[in-house]
Order: sequence, then structure tokens, then C-alpha cells
Amino acid sequence: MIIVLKPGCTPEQVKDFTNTLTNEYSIKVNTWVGTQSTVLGLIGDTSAIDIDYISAQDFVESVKRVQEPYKKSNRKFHPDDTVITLPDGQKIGGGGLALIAGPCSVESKEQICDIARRVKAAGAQFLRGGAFKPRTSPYAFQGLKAEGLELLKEAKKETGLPIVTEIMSANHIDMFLENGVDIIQVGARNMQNFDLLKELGKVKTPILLKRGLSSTIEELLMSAEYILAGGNEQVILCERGIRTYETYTRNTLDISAIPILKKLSHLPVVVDPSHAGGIAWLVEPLALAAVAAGADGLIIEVHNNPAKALSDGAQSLTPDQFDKAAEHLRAAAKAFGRNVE
Ligand SMILES: [Mn+2]
Repeated sequence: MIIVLKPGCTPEQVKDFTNTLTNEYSIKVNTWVGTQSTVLGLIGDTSAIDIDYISAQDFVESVKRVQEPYKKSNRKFHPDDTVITLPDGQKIGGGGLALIAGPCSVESKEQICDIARRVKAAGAQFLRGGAFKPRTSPYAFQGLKAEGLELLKEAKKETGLPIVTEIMSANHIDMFLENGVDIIQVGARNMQNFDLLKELGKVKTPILLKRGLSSTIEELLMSAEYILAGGNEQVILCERGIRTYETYTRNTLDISAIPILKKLSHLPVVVDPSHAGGIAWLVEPLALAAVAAGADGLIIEVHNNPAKALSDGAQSLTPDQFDKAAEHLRAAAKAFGRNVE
């Protein structure tokens, strides 16, 4: 961090400020006294220093970070890729292609078990399904809640597929763990629910963290930092489209976020082409683009009767469509040198 002090700053002010910084943080301060102004170079872990506090000092002209404010998710301090490995051996990261598939919402035992069987047969290694649904309208279907988790457990018992499902409140963490949820999803709308992120930092279950619809890449990494800083090192980042002026698609899939996240961070990156495009026929091309850009996995909505789905039917693939998409995605991943069968 570089701090430029205003001209006219007295040597006492510089000394007092430097002492305050070195006493409060484990850093060193290098001071350069120029003819016009004094520049301080802070060396060490500056991630805990509040840049606004520095700027608020009346003798400070400007302040600039030269290092990213996220540390635990930063590849600089952790050059090797993080690979999430579940107890049954399924992996996210490490050169393969993880396919997470299933309905937007869990609707009934028949529905979730039928879809689970079909996506497994198509090669998906994980089952997704929403039990707690964050809907834009309070009048829309809100999910089967606890019953939905029970039904996911049944589908897992039947197919062996690990479960990925979204949490909306820290009050539900125990319920998720008791029901054997394998990967807890934090949805786009909760990406900056910091109290929830802190609580998820205390569990050992992997967390799939979706990017907020208007969040920057750095904000996503700072949210991951909340979970990592709490002690849970198993975080999967998810690009799911951001809001732009384009209205043809539900969101705009930010393809560039994939290589950028892979460069800045060691965490695996999964892409959600379903919520990005919002239209079933767009899912496969967006997913193929994500594979080409280096995504470690895809989370795709599949419904056995999209026309009757209680949520997100328009963007859901039928099991037959998913069969084809999975085949094409595996072929593409192989062509890009990925480790898939
Ligand atoms: Mn959905």
C-alpha cells in the first residue's frame, strides 16, 4: 500500500502516523521524503487495513493498494489449484469437468428421483435441486423447504449422487448438515449476506458461492474470503451471469470472469449457463463456451417436464436434451485436454 502525504505535513505528523500503523498492524513502513511531499510504502499484510480510514486523515493526499485485499483466495499465496474432493471421491477442480444437474426446485419424490436417475445416466456426478427458493415475488413458489431436503436425501440414497442445494439463512445450517447436504450453495442474492458467509466459514462442508447479479469479480473474491477466513477452505466460485443493459438473455454470462478468476484465485470455478441465458436452447452453447474458457464444472437445470416446472421451466433442459449436451460437453472438454472419460 502506498500513501502519499500532503505537502506541508510535519515530521511529527509523519512519525506519529507511522507509529500508529506499525503498532496496529504487523507491517513495516518505508518513508521517502521528497521536496514536495512524503510517500509511505507499507510492506507486509495490508489486507486488514481500512483504506477509508487512511484516506480520512486530513494530512493524506492519496492512498493506493498495490496488493489485492483478498489473501486466502489469492493465487499469489497459494499457487496450486484447490481441488474439492467429496468423501465418495467426486471432485471439482483438478483438470476434470464436474457436471452438476437437476431441477431448479425439488417438487416431489417422483420428480427429483426421476431426474436424478436421468442426469446420472447422462454422466452428471452431482445432483442439484432447490428446497429453499429465493424468488423475486413473494407469491411465487417458495420451495418445499425441509421436506425438499428430505426428498433430496431420498434421491441421493437411490442414485448415490451427492447433493448441491441452496441455503438462505444461517438458521438452517444444522438442518442442511443433518440431511447430509454435500455442497451448500449460496445464491447470487446472498453473495454479500456477510453473517451467513461467516457462519458457513465455521462448517466443513464445501460451499458453492454464486456471483451476485451486480457484483464485481473482486467483490466475489472478497465474499469467498469471508468463508475462507472463518476456516472453511472448500469454496467453489460460480459465475452465473451479471446484469447488463441486454434484455434478450436473463443475464449476460461473463465469460471473461472464468480465466480472470482462475488467474487471481486458486479456487475452482463453476459456471451456471441456465440462469445466465434464461432460455433452454442457450444453455448448451454457453456451457461449451465456459468449458473452452476453462471452467472446472457446470451447474445446469434439468426438468422432466419443463412446461409444468414450478420454477425456471423456460431455461430447463429436458433429460433428453441434457443427454446430448453432456455428451457434447465431455467431447469439448476432451478436445481442450481435460481429464474426462
Ligand atoms: Mn433456478
